[in-house]
Amino acid sequence: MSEHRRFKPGNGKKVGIIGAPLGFGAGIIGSDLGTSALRNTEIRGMRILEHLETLGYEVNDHGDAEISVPARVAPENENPRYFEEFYRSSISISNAVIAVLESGEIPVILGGDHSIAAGSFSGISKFFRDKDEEVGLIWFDAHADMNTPETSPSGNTHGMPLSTILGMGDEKLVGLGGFSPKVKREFVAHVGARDLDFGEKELIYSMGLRDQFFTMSDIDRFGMRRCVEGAIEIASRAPGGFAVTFDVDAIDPRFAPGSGTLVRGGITYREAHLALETIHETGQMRSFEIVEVNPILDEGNVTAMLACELILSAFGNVVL
Ligand SMILES: [Mn+2]
Repeated sequence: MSEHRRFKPGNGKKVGIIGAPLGFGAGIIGSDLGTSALRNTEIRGMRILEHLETLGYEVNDHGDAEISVPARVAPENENPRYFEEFYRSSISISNAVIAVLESGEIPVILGGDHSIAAGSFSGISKFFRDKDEEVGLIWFDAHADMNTPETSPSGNTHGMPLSTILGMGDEKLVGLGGFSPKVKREFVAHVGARDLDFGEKELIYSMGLRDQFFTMSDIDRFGMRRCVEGAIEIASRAPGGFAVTFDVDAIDPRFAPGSGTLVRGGITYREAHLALETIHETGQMRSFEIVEVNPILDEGNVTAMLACELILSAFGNVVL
């Protein structure tokens, strides 16, 4: 590989940054602030936009999708919580992602809590579907995010986006964009799970998805390299490449303390980079999303910094 290609992996390709500062899908405040932390955090004196330019990409920041922030407190039994505001915001996020894809740019979506994935992936899926292509999905997370309003103990929408994308849950939400499911179940891979609700486990087995989940226990046994290769193989069954959504709670709390639903026993700092470096090497990644950075809970901004570094690994940054 020539030096130019190694250090300028972007090679003139276009990237479009979109913020999705929606934090009310989580049970705790603060992930809405993740968007501005990700956009403005400096690593070695540069923000994410300049770093991506340094990698050889042409980068546009499209600002934030319009979020309908609830001006009320949800009643105790509302499930999904803040549904109307969430639904409106999801449409807006979906449209923002479609606009970026229509400009020929690879979306970099800055969350926000993980509920934004219902809208963002709806947009990605719709854009490629309209071109007769179909994309897969790789989901990094400590949790399955596969609750439905029926199984969710909390009603928080950030615990439901993967089931929504797969066509289960609230009818209106599932039908966003006019079609469902947003992805064929055989094209979805999940990496990093270690904390699942009973209803989610049942759903995973009943849908035949067990072998598409690379849990922490699988990563212990086979190593991150083999697990991420397995995930890539599954998501690459889709003819149009795949989208990646990365919940920072997939990472062990030692390295990423700034997130709302921490679970011990997660992937290490280096495993997270390895996974995304491996994904970049495929050349098949069609969009990248990072979610659940919560600056209120962070310690010295380390989680936002790590999240920015992970974006760079996903876009081809290498150590040497
Ligand atoms: Mn998640």
